[in-house]
Amino acid sequence: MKNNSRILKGLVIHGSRNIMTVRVTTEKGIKELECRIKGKVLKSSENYYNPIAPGDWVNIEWQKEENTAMILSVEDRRNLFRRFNQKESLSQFLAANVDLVLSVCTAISPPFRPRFLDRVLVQADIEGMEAVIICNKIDLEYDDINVDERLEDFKRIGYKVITVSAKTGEGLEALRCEIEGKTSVLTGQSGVGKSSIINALKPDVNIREGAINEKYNRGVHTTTMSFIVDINASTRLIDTPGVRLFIPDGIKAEELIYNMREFAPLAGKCSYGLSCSHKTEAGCKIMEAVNAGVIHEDRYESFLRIREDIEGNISDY
Ligand SMILES: Nc1nc2c(ncn2[C@@H]2O[C@H](COP(=O)(O)OP(=O)(O)OP(=O)(O)O)[C@@H](O)[C@H]2O)c(=O)[nH]1
Ligand SMILES: [Mg+2]
Ligand SMILES: [Zn+2]
Repeated sequence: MKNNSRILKGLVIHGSRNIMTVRVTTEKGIKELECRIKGKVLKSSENYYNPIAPGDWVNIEWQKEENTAMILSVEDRRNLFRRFNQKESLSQFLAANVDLVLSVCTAISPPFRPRFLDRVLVQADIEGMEAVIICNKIDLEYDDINVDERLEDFKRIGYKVITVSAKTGEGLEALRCEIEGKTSVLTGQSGVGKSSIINALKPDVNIREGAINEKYNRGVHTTTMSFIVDINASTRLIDTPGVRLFIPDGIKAEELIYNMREFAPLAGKCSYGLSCSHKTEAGCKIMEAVNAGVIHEDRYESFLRIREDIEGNISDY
């Protein structure tokens, strides 16, 4: 270590794979430093798309005179919100040390995709994080009857659903109460309004929002990396880039049953026990639960497709 360097602990705000912006407190106040990552840290996480995520606490070496900084190590994390990055065939960390996952959708523009919600809820469950569904753009009229029915079913199985409009401000107070004092990560398809929601909660941050591509009725991937926004001293939001496909990460296909809450109590109860494929077998408790309406058939479809994706037969959904 050089004489004029200092070791500081800081919070990762955003970054790409190799350069991260880290917030540190010095005697001159709060500073955001661009940091390279020490080779050893990179090496220890070769099997990941990115070794460090917003929300991580890191130790850095800061060369004040040269104004360079290097991340030396990452503090132990409470948890990590991640997904499987299919293109790179690696785990991708979206946010670290998260209290709450906000699974954001829209009823229209882009169209309602409840199976995307299912996937995010599975990931939250894998990480042991609380999750809430946010349905944005309720100022827009929609005629898809599926929307209310599916949102009701999410409530039935115990999820909180908050309907909001980042545009008119409707529902934002309920959302504010929900996130108060927590670090929450916003996840959802491109264009559902994740960045707009943050802008509505804290107008001075002014994050770039993107238009909806009219031809394809989907977002244009405006946010390109995760980053933290402080709503107040104790409340943080982590914006993430919208992804087209969310593949849960960190479990084996046969474990999925434990991460979908209305499925979990039935694990091992089928006639063929844990070896049941839940597709054709007689005495399958999962299929019985679907027929009895205890498991929504769309959630069952999600279950089958997520399981296939984890096995590597990416199906889209
Ligand atoms: N009508 C209406 N439009 C909204 C609302 N919230 C966001 N939008 C619009 O939806 C578009 C997409 O919003 P963004 O905030 O960029 O969406 P995003 O989820 O951050 O998208 P990515 O960064 O691409 O993942 C923008 O044109 C917003 O103005 C809303 O509540 N109502
Ligand atoms: Mg965005
Ligand atoms: Zn079964």
